[in-house]
This record gives sequence, C-alpha cells and structure tokens, in this order.
Amino acid sequence: MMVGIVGKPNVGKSTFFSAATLAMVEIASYPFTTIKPNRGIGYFRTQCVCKEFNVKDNPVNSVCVDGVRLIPVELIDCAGLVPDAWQGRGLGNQFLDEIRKADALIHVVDASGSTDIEGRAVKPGMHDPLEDVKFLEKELTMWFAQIIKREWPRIARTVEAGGSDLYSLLEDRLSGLAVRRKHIIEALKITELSADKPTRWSEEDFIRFVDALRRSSKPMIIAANKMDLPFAEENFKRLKETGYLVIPCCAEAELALRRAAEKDLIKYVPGNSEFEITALSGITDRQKDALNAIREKILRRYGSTGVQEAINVAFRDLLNMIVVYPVEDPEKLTDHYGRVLPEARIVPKTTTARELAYMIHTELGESFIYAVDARTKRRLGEGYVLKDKDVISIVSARKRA
Ligand SMILES: Nc1nc2c(ncn2[C@@H]2O[C@H](COP(=O)(O)OP(=O)(O)O)[C@@H](O)[C@H]2O)c(=O)[nH]1
Ligand SMILES: [Mg+2]
Repeated sequence: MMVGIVGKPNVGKSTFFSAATLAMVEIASYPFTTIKPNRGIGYFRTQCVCKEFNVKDNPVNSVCVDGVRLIPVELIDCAGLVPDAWQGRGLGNQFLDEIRKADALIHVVDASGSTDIEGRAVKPGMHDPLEDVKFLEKELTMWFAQIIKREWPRIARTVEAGGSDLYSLLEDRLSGLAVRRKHIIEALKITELSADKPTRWSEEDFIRFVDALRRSSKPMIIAANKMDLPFAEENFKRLKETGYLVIPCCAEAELALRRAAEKDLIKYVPGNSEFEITALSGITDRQKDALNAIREKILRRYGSTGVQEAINVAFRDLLNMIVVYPVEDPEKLTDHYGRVLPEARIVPKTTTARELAYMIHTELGESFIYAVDARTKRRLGEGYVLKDKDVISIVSARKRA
C-alpha cells in the first residue's frame, strides 16, 4: 500500500515528505532504504504492545521508541498539480504518472491562503483553499475520464454483446491506476448505474461514475498545512465543512523537530505532543527560541505538528489497515531466534489468520493448522479475522512462526 502526497505547487508537499521520511538517530540505524528521490519510507505510528505485556522487545522490521512502534510505510512526493494538468499542462503528465500507483492521497493544502491557484505567493488570506480542494477533485476526475473514455465505446459494446462483464473489462483497463474490482463495484453501487447496459448511460452518468470511481480508488484526506500563519485557523474550520477528514499541519515545524532530534539537540518521537531539549551545549539561543515557538504555537495548540497524524489517518481510516504482531512462541512472544515481538505488520482490517500465514510465507499458509492468540492463549481457526494489536502465533503442519 502506498500513499501519495499531492497538491498544487508551494503548499509544502516536499517539506511534508522530507519531514515524514527523515530518519532520526534511533530510526536511522535500521536498514530502511530510500527508493527514489520522490519515493520514501515514512512510518505508521502505533502504541506498541510491549508495555502491555511488560516485555523488552527486539524489533526487526520496525522500531520501538519509548513504547511507540514505528512501522515503515511507502510515501510518494508527487509533482505539483497545475490547472489543466489532465490535458498535459505543466508537469501534468509527471504528476499523474506518480499518482497512478497511490492507493490513497494526502492532499496538502495551504490553509493560510498565501498561494494562488497556480502556487504563486500571495498575502495570507488572499486565496481560498476550498478552491484547491475542488480543483484537485476536478483534475483527477477529468484524468480518469480521459483514460476510460478512449476505450469506452468498445468496452460498452463488448459488455452488451455478452463478450465480457464491465467489472473485468474496467479492472483490466485500469489496473495501472491501482483501481481494483472492489472500487468498481462500489462506484456502480453509489451511482446506481446498470453494469449490463452501459451504452444507455448518458454523458452525465458517465462522469458521475468516473467521479465515484476516483473517490473510491483514490480516497483522500486533507492536510491543512501552514497552520502557523494567519488565516489558517479559520480556513481549517471551513475545510472541515467539505466532509473530508482534515488534519491541521505544520510541515515546517515537523522538519525542524526531526532535524533537531537528528542532531541530538532534542528528544522527540514523531507524532508526539512534546519534546525535550537534551543538548547540554551546542544549541544556540536562536535555535531554542525557534523550538519554543513550535511548542507554543503548534504543539500546545494542535496536539502535534500533524504530519505523523496525517500518515496514520491515511493508512488507518482511508486504507483500513491494522497492526498485528506475528510471533512463534505465544508464551515468550519470540521468533525462532528468541527475539521478542520482532515484527509489527500493517495489514488490511479484513485479514484472516490463514491469510496472515500466507503473508509470512506461502508454505506457512498452505500447512496452516490453527493460530493462537497470545493474550488469551486461545486457539483461533483459519477464518478468524485479525484485530488491531493482535499478537498471533501460527501453528502449521511443518513449523510455527
Ligand atoms: N509557514 C509555513 N511555511 C511552510 C510550511 N511548510 C512548508 N512551508 C514553506 O512553503 C514553501 C514551499 O514548500 P515546498 O515543500 O517546497 O512545497 P511544494 O512545492 O508543495 O513541494 C517553502 O518555502 C516552505 O518552507 C509550514 O508548515 N508553514
Ligand atoms: Mg515539491
């Protein structure tokens, strides 16, 4: 699963991305690799179960800092979207090419209204960020429509001639856009259009369908960025009225905190509502003032800088992911090498015990007998649907994992 960071130019996408993917000291020792300049690893933050079980853990695929488990997730910093990108204007094609692979979007909006529709600097309050929301929706829908339209007559005719069904044809045509069958089913349900008679759809029906398909396959939250500037507070309230989940953000503050933590000036865990100045020397008064300003203006007021929260909301609420801890020994919570709670896996909410076994190893899935809930020590059947923070041991005909 991948989340794209999108929006017009100069709203703070790259600042958000840099902050989210900056690995600080405790994290940096783990071998998480950067994929490409605009593709990186951020973290999903969850309360680790180590405290509940009262154990000292040895994470392998993730990190545990003060009882906070950080699990790597993939992020894409998309090029800035300009009006009429869908027709190839500006970096339009590049933007759309990057967004293809995203399963969900974080729309970074300049809540202070200090950038116009093309991303040029204006005085705070001069531009209405609600326009940016409508604009991005329209661009994405037009782009989807353009791709589908090219083959629509052929697809519609094939369906009605009984050659194939609409689901399969569209799924096939749109696989490169990370559009799946369930998204197509959802869009048809919402629009109440007939999958059997697509030639009878009007132009308006077609656009309604495409719009619904775009919404289901590229679900979106809004990161209301630049909350440190004037007018942001009132625009944040207005943005919430759009019905989207809106997270107040200050990407610049998150970047400053992570950099300070990287230099060992402060102790800060991404997403925390506070930090502690730990540097005994080498910190200037100016740095101190800047950090204190972040504390007063952002952390005290909004609870966090919002960057980590936006990533969490995207994976948890848009993509419906949960975290599970597979272990081999349900008593000691260890793997084969005796490492405690080595893995935290982020998986879809509907995952069953057997599906988890398959995710770990095909062989384990095939030889699955039952699973054990490490909390209750109860046996779970293959169809057991995993819950968030489950610690699970899988017993197979060949081995445990
Ligand atoms: N005041 C303020 N400025 C920010 C914030 N985040 C980013 N910026 C500034 O906005 C400008 C554009 O940022 P950038 O990340 O390059 O935007 P992008 O074009 O969307 O990738 C830069 O000058 C950033 O320093 C923020 O939270 N508050
Ligand atoms: Mg950028």
